[in-house]
Amino acid sequence: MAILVPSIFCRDCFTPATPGAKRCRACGSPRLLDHPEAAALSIAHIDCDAFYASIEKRDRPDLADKPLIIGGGRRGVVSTACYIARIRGVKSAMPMFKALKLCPDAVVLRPDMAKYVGVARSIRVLMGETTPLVEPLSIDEAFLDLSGTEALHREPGSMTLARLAKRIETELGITVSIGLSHNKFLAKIASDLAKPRGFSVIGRAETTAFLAERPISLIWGVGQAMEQKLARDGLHRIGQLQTMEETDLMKRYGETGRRLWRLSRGIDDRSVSPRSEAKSISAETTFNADIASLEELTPILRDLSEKVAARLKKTDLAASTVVLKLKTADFRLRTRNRKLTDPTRLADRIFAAGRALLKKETDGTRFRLLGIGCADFSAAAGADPVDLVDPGALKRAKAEAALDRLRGKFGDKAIETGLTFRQFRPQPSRSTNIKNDVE
Ligand code: TTP
Ligand code: MG
Repeated sequence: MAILVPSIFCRDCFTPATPGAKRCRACGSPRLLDHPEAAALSIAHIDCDAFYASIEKRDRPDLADKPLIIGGGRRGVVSTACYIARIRGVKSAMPMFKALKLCPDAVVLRPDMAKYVGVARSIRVLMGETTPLVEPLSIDEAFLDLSGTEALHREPGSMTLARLAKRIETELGITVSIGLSHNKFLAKIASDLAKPRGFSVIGRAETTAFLAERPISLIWGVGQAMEQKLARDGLHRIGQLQTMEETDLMKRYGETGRRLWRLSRGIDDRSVSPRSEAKSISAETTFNADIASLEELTPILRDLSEKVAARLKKTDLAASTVVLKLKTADFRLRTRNRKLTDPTRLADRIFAAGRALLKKETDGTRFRLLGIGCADFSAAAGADPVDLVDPGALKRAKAEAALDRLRGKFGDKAIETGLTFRQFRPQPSRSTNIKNDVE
């Protein structure tokens, strides 16, 4: 089917424009999408701008021009900061005291997760009306594949995406940034290039040159340790990888070497898959004051396990691995995994595995952060078979199912288990982050 609208257009009123134009001839907006390949590309990554902060500013117009930080208490961390606060150097995950030193006049609000999850759902609905191929990555971002939508919308995917951004803005009061390219790796990089309210395109023709100047840490899967290892070998820029042989990289770095070779050339054939939701679901908490004792950590772990299970139960998945995360008072990270005998969806099993791991770590070390997550997903149908060795497990599973039903009826806070409902639970003085991780 012929495409009726040209690929250069105004992102505000969608009027076609001529190549090289600086402003829209219809509305005068300078926000023109003008890229020779824009109409030929269909893999997009959409990420909301300063998500939690944007929602709070939407609901509190008096905060529009003020620096705003969303985060925890005195010893908590910054969840996010609005773009005004970011100019002053405030960043996600920064300790709150440091953020307030940089930006003492910032307004600080506690996260209102229920509200943010609601907005995220509404965004997903709008995305789903745009294309069936939506792969959510975290609360505020998703990959979209527009390759099948041209015939439906009778316009290039790029314009459909711009209309989606406009809809999210007008209907939900949130701005997003879009990256459009020929694969997921590049689309995700692109969405970050012109935040906020950006729309960046990385075409096939420019892929190699674009990547060459970028740092290797931009490559998916290259964490701090790998980055340091590569740096020790004299490798810093992606361009250096582009000149190397695949076999050489594989000899040096194994499977990672193969990925480095492919991604450095912009080769990524992962498809946008609405079925593969998150690769892990986790919840974590930073304490007001460091905690060393197992007795004090246990109810917090229970609370976090319930949050993770609640999240898991909203998907049709079960998890086979439980991951415990601890950060010591001197900021050392410890993660410990436990493979379960059967996949689970139950807080009780996640907690039990997490508790066993936690017990080994509580050796007097003081911790500032505790997190629990689950990974290694499979279909929910095979989860939690009756445990003949532990007859109490069935009883607890039934009790948990009954609690879930009540929570469904009366809301999450209606029921708390004995272990989480404790006086010393430092609820008001910690910040909890719930994450869906993909990579
Ligand atoms: P991000 O998309 O990483 O950040 P953002 O949307 O606030 O800002 P940007 O414009 O750069 O995309 O994360 C989405 C939300 O997740 C963010 O609003 C708050 C939450 N979050 C945390 O709670 N802790 C963190 O460390 C990060 C990175 C995010
Ligand atoms: Mg974001």
